[in-house]
Amino acid sequence: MGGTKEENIRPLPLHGHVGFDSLPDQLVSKIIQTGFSFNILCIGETGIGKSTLMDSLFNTRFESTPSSHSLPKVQLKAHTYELQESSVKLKLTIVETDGYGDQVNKDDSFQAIVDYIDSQFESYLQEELKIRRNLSLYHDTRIHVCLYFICPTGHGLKAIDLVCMKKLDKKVNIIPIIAKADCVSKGELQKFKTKVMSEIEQNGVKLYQFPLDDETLAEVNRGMNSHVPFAVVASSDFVKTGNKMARARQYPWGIVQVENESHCDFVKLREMLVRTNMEDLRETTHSVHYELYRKTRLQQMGFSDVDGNNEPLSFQQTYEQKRSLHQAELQAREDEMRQMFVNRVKEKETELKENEKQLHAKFENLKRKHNEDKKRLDEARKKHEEDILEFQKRKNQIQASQHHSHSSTSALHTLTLGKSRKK
Ligand SMILES: Nc1nc2c(ncn2[C@@H]2O[C@H](COP(=O)(O)OP(=O)(O)OP(=O)(O)O)[C@@H](O)[C@H]2O)c(=O)[nH]1
Ligand SMILES: [Mg+2]
Repeated sequence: MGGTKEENIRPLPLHGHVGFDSLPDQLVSKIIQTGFSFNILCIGETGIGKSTLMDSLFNTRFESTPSSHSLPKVQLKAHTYELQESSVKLKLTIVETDGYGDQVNKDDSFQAIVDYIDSQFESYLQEELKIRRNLSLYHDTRIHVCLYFICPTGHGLKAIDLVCMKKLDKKVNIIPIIAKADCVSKGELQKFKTKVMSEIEQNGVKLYQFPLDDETLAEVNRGMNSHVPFAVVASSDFVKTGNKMARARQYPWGIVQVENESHCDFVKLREMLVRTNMEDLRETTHSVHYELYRKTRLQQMGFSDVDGNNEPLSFQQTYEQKRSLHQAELQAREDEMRQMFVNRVKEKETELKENEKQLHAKFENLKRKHNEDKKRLDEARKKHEEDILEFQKRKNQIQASQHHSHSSTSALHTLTLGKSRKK
């Protein structure tokens, strides 16, 4: 927050010893109590010597199982150890790739690594965002350095090396190393180093630079920067040289000593990684790589330091803005849904009414038809009844006339069928 305003602070002399000059010591003893964590990621093809180099660097034997060449996908295996040297405790996590470079299609070999690094950042961010955070006890698993193992027996870097380093260079401190440097001759090694560095430069891969801001270290670090990539030899065997045992590899023609600076750059790597710049690696991870991750993630979540008019905006304001925006959106959606419902009901109602009308019309039609039929039938019945009556009448007449013809023949003349018939 400061820095923008010119502060008016007056220097004052002290009269005698006060004691706050012990602050740095207090800091040191506090940090020693909590201990340090350091996390190394080793990327390199199966069998390139990752586990052996780790054993050589920390002069111990970590657990490791060689991987097969038949994994369908690149995986990462992490192991955490508690190491102690004099009073300093180090929680060391070693992450190694498993099956790197063993697949026929290596297009997404880097993905598992990127995901791993991001997920360590994410869990740190989640811890930071908690209301009850516990960063002092939190086991920080963010990767502080990535050792990229280059195979020495080629003409330079492979496509997978460049692609992977390019994907990682904004997420982690990359230090490239040439593994199994005893496999190539001295002259070849120098040429190989130059080739590798020019390829890295051409492809715009950003490597970790040993810092030059500390005057006491600037000169050493500058020299070391020009030694990258370190060509290392590692071994789990000890060979007697002179009167002591030293880590070395024995060949029919001689012995390669791991810690002999004229044999390889192992000592330089250990010096830089463990003895001089471990704190800078931790610091850079937090203030550069994690910071970038955090910034991107918070922006993704919609947070910003300034509003639309470039005015400073607090976390709280952003939150409230987001909240009211969200609520307005919710309200709008609810209104829309209600309107839709009303419309649907209306539609259904008119549809039902229309149906009812049609039914009514049909019913009327049927009723009319029924009445007409009834009328017709009534008429037919009436006519029929009349016919029956007429028939009866005539039958009676005929019977009567037959009766008469038996008794008197004159009656025949007075009866004629046609005349007596009524309309
Ligand atoms: N020539 C030579 N061989 C080495 C060197 N470092 C390790 N080796 C040998 O390489 C083989 C594999 O070494 P590891 O350390 O298991 O390799 P890794 O990369 O951990 O292998 P995975 O974990 O299976 O991927 C072993 O036989 C080691 O002795 C080295 O600097 N030079
Ligand atoms: Mg291994």
